Amino acid sequence: MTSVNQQQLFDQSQQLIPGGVNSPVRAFRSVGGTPVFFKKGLGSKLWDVDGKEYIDYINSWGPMILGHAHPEVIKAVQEVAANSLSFGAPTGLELEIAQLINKLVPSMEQVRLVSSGTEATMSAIRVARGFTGRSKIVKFEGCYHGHSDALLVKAGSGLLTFGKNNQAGVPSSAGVPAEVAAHTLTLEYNNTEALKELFAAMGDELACVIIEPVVGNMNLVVPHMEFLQTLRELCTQHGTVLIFDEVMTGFRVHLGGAQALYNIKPDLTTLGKVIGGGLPVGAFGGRKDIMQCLAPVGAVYQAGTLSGNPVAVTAGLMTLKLIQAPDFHLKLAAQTKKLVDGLVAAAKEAGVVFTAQSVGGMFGLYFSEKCPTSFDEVMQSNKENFNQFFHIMLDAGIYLAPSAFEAGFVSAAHTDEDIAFTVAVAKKAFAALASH
Ligand code: KE4
Repeated sequence: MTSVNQQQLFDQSQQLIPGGVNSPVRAFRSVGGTPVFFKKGLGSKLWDVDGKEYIDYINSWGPMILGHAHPEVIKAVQEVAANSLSFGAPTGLELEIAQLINKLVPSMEQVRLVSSGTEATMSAIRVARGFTGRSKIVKFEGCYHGHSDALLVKAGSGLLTFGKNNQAGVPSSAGVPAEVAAHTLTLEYNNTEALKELFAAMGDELACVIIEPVVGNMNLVVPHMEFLQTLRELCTQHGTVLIFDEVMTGFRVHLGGAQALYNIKPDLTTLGKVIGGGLPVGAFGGRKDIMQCLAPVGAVYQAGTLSGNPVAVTAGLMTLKLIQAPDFHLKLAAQTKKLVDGLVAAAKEAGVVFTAQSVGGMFGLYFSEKCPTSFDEVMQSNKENFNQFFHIMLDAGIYLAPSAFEAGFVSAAHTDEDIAFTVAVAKKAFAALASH
């Protein structure tokens, strides 16, 4: 139940900030109700402005993999901040994080830092276009890569599934010119036949394909291995740049990202979230021959006032150092699986149609018989049941993503007690759903 205090905060915020939020998903429009205003986080917990405690399964949409306010991260940030917050000039810290990224993600032979995932994917696409001299790009329905114009595009009338003709993309947002969207083609995720058909028709016209190697933006959807392998082969065959958007999966599903988990080497990778440990850092990088096209060496312009910011990079560096602890990802994956297994068992006991899955430290919850493998299947899940479940859990102090179409996240700070409490609350939530 929203307190008067938080309702007032939200009402006042909406006067000065569109929708009262600085990013749309935070407005609870998908689940209904009033967003919670937070003031503190520590470990796996959050406290709202009224002092109510929550177990946090959003982790700021991925960055807080160590949990909130990790003492070593906070200390490192406090110390570096005392030396000025920004120089706009090279620092040794940027070399240090570039070396660490290259060590953890060897396909990133060269890397450029930016300040968000959006900047990372926007820049990666531009350098792929500059390198190939081609304009067309390919994305997949249900994948989100940030809000640059070329990526706010959905399939035209004839979605490129097997047997349908090739349709250029149409804008999925107002303010994106049709001429821009026309260069973006959209395919169905996990549809290998559609991939083959597109490349047969126009492979040599494609600058790049950008994909979430594990999707976290239409809820969690895992790739079919044949689909990813075919994509890699076709890109190689046609000189198309394969971009793995690992903004969410990077350092989250495996220390080396999804590319290490599935042993598939992209030409470029984009990173964000965990790489900044909660401060604004994004990155893109990969094959040196492609990255050498970037200014000041090459003809592809890309820049940023706060790119490589010393304070943000320090938070990222400390985070990347701490997640290299022995068995860090093994333990994180095990804890996340314990959560989803507990929820599946609780729903089964209540007789509610529900399933769930996890990949490393991210998970998907679905009010449907089976885990979806495509956007169409995701859209068939019971959104109303999710929204009801979300609010029962929220009232009990469990903070899940406020949308049936988002993945959830576990941190290294989530204890067995947190998981047990979450499952116990879910049992009551499923029982309430079953009684309707
Ligand atoms: P940002 O510009 O939000 O840092 O990153 C964009 C982005 C790029 N690629 C992937 C795979 C992403 O998941 C994201 C951002 N993810 C969303 C969560 N669905 C961020 C939350 C939000 O938009 O507020």
